[in-house]
Amino acid sequence: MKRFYLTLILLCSAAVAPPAYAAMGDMPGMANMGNSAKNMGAASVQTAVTQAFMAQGKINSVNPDAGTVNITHGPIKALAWPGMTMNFPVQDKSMLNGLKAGEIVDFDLAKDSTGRYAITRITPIGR
Ligand SMILES: [Cu+2]
Repeated sequence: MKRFYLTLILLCSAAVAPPAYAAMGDMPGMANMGNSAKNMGAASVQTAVTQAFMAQGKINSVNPDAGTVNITHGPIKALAWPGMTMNFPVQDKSMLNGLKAGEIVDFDLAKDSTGRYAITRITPIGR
């Protein structure tokens, strides 16, 4: 009886062992994939961060219906933009709440899905 169980155990471990070794053999590869996925994740986060451009300007008008704010902004070197007056769409119309014409603002721009530069953050300075 003991011998039978021992044989069973040996058979079982023999049956289990190859996949276990195979799995262990895969582990380093998977670990590398995990690392590169992590690195890719970090890179895409960094890209997202570098794709946000900081700027400052003065609000000329706030247009909640259009979801835009008209700003005379200073040069944005990272985009090679000179200073100009233009309408910016905002990522979320609620961002326009409380903004007033004449306020100096600090804002971030990022390209939206349609390729326009939209305001992703806007903060009045010195409030
Ligand atoms: Cu502009």
